[in-house]
Amino acid sequence: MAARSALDALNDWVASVALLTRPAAIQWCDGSDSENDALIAKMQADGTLLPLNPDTNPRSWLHRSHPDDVARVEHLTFVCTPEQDDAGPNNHWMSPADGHAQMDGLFDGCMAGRTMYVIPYCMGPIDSPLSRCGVEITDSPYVVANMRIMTRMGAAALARIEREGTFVKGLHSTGELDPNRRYIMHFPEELTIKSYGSGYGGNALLGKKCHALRIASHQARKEGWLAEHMLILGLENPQGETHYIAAAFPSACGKTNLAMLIPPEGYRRDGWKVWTIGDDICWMRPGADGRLYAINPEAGFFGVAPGTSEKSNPNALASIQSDTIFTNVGLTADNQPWWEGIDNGQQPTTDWRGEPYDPAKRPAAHPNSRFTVSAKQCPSYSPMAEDAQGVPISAIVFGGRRASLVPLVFEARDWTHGVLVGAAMGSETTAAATGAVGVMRRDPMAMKPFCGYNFADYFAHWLSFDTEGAKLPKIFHVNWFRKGDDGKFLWPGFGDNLRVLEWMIKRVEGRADAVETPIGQLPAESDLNLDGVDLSDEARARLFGYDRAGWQAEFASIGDYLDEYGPRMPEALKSEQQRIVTGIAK
Ligand code: SAT
Ligand code: MN
Repeated sequence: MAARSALDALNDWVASVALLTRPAAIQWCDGSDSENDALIAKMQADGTLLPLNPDTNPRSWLHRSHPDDVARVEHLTFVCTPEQDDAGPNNHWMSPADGHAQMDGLFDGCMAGRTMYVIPYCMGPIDSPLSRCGVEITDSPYVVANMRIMTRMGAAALARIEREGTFVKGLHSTGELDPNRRYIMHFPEELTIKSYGSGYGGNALLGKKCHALRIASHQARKEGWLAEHMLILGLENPQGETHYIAAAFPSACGKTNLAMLIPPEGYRRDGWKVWTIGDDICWMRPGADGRLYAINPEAGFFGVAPGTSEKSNPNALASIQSDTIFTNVGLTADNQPWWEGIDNGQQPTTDWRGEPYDPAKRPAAHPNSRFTVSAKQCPSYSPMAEDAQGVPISAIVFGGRRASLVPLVFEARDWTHGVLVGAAMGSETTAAATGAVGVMRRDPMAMKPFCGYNFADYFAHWLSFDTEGAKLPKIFHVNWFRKGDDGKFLWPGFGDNLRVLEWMIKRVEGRADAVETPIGQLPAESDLNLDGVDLSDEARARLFGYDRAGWQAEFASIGDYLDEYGPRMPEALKSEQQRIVTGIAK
C-alpha cells in the first residue's frame, strides 16, 4: 500500500512538473553506464563537456560554466517556512506561498525544447538506516553526470523510495543563467527544493547542500540526529586502532585536504594512517552505546581544484587522474587540466573562460574551480565509508580562517562549552560563494550558509544531545590559518596537521596534557610532537598563546552575536559565554 503510494506521488509530481515546465522529452535516469555514456556523448557533441587529453586524463572532461555562474549565491538562497522566525536571522526568508509563486513563475515553460531528467538518488549507503532519498528533476545533463558521481543514483535509489514512501523533491532548471532570474528556495516542511537560473555546484546539485544540509538539518532536528558541514576521517595509530574525527570548516578552508591527509614521513614510518570517509557532509546520530555514529551521505568529492598538488594533497591528485569532471579549470597546450598551485611543471595556455591565458587578465583556473570524482577513486577511501551503521566519532573539530587571535588548537571543557565554541566560530570568507573574499564573519559550525532553520533552535538541538548515558565526542577548535606580522601563515599545515590530530586523540584517551585557560584547554608546546617542524619564536608564541585582551574583545563580540537571536537563544549558551567572560576578566 505504502509502496504504491510513494511511486504514485512521484509520478504525479513528475507529471505536474512537466505540465508546468513543458519539456520536449522526459528521461528517467537509472544510473547505468550506458545511460551515462549517452549523456556524455551528447554533452561532448554540444560542447558542454570538452574531452581532456586521453593519454594523461582518460575519460575526463572540462566543463566551462557561464562566467556569471561560478559559485553558490547566498543572497539568492531562501528558506521558506510559514513563520519567519523559524528560518531565523541566519536565513533569507519568504513565505511558502510567495516562494512557490515566484519559483513557479520562473519555471513556467522553462524546459521547452529541452529534456527533463528525473534523478532518483540516495544520500548515504543504500542500505543504511541513516541514509535518506530524494529525486531531482533537472534540465541539465551536466547536473545528471555530477549527481551520478556525488550520490547513489538510479534504480537502487528508486527501489528504496518505493519501499520507504518518502523522498525529498528537488526541482532544478538552469533557466537563462541570468543572475537576475536566479533563486534557490527551500520548503523544509514540504521536503521540497526549487532552484532556478544556476547550473553550478551547490546551487544545482540538489542532493548536496540543498538536501543533505538545509533540508536534512530540518529533518535531523525533528528526528533526533545531526546533519553537518563536516569531513569525516579515520586516524589509525601504530597499534592499529582507528579513531574517527568529524571536522567542520567553511567552504574552501581545507576540508578535502584534511580528510585525505598523508602523515609526515616519521609518522608514516611509525604506522600512522589517515582514512577518508567524507570531505564535506556528515550525518550523525546516537547509537545504542551512547556514542555518535556518522555516515558520509555523499558518494563523491566536489573539491576545490586550485592549490591541489602532489605536495598539498597527493590523495586528491591520485583520485582525479581519470574519470573526472573538471569545472572552470585552465588547460595546457595538450589539453591537460591546469590550476594555480598544481605545481606539476606544466604551463597553462587557455584560461577557464576558454581565452588565451594572460595572467594580467585573470587566473588560469577560477578560484572556485572544482573536480567531481567518485570517492572510490581515492587511495585513502575507507571501506567503513560504505558501512550501514556508520563510524563512531571520537572527536568533533571546529575551525575557521583566522589570521589573528585564535591559537592553533584548544579543547572545550565539556559539551555545552563545545557547542558555544562551534556557535562562536568565525572565518574569513572565500571564493566558494559570490561576494567579497577575506571578510571575517560568524559562521557557526561552518553552517551559516547551510542551516535550514533558526540558529538559536539549532544550538538548542545540539545541546539536547547531552543526555544521561550519552558518550559524546570531545570538541576541539583549530586554526591552521594564523598569520605572522609579515602576512605569512605561521603553521605549515597539510600533513603536519596530523600532529594536532594526534594530540586530540591522546586527549580523548587521557594520555596528553593541556593547559587550562578561560577559553579552553590549550596544549603546551611540549604536549605536541613538533619534531622536524621549524617554527619561529613568533610562531610558537602565537600558535600556543592565549591573548587575554584579544579574547576579551572577541567574547564581547560573541555575546553581541548571540543576542542577535533574541530570547530564542538557549540560556545555557548565554551563561556559558558569561562564564568565560568572567574567567577572562579575573
Ligand atoms: O558549490 S558547493 O556548495 O557544492 C561547494 C561549497 O561551497 O562547499
Ligand atoms: Mn562544503
